[in-house]
Amino acid sequence: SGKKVGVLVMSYGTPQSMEDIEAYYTHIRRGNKPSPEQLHELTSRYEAIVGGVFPLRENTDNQVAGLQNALASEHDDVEFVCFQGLKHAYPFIEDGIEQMAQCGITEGVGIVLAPHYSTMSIGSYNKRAREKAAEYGISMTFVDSYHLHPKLIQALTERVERALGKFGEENRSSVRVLFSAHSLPEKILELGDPYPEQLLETSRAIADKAGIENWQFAWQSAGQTATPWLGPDILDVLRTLAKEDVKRVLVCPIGFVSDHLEVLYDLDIEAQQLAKEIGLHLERTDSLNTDQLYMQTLSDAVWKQYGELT
Ligand code: FEC
Repeated sequence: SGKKVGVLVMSYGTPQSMEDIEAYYTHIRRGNKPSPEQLHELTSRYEAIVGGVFPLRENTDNQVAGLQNALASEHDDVEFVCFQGLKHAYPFIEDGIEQMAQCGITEGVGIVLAPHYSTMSIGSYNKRAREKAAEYGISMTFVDSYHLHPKLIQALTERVERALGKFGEENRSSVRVLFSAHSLPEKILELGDPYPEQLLETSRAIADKAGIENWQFAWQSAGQTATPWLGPDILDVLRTLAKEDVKRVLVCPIGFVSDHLEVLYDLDIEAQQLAKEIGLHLERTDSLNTDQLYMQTLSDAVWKQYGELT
């Protein structure tokens, strides 16, 4: 095979152990330690989720391996070598770049395991990677988003179709589909951030492909800070729908690509509990995890972006 190209695969990151939650939370809060109450609250959310305490770690490991396989099977002319770089946990984004440098890599592509661009999400991952790569003289290019890739839309549409089946064929048209993503502070709007529009574009593409008219978009997992976050929040939307006599709701968290706290707790425990209280039948689409169509989406996006380097 030909030349070696590094691929920095970036993801949010999760604690390595119960003892590590405080350091993780402090990193998310840009160096501000959480109060004992806040730490206790987050710890109990991790304890409550099914599928292991920190499922995001294994899921990210598997996705990185899946992308490595997809790239290797699709390209003989270039040897792509994947490195992991996490935003808030070890191995940090900077560690991934350092490992690339240690392997003698001089060219790289960066991609985040989240499909939609925001300055506060993808933008900040890419900025950190770009700065570290510059220190090592690695020339890098970055994928900004892949929210309309046909294979991603197909994978998500298949999941929506499958989950709709859980309500019974006769009820399909009465199901309200809620596409959701992580909320961000409203101030992103002032900067013309593409995040909300990209999320609507993904939602529309899935709805069109599945022939769904009965859908809307909702935000989830907003932080508890003094500044306003993008709304409406999914819990408020569920309350409104129950008042409007909607009985069946399917949530499709398009902003997330694997099973982790924001899906397994915020949707499967918190939203599910509310739904039960207010008489809604709530289902959720399965996460992408290592779905082959998703792995191919990532591989295609990396290949296309690599073209920018050469
Ligand atoms: O399973 C896990 O261990 C981690 C799950 C997890 C994912 C995730 C994804 C996103 N976040 C985004 C933005 C913010 C902003 C703040 C913020 C705070 C938290 C906290 C936890 C947490 N996030 Fe997260 N996020 C995950 C977990 N996130 C835990 C801290 C406690 C809490 O607020 O619940 C607010 C920071 C601040 O205080 O200043 C902003 C965005 C994504 C989706 C894109 C991506 O994956 O990068 C955006 C997964």
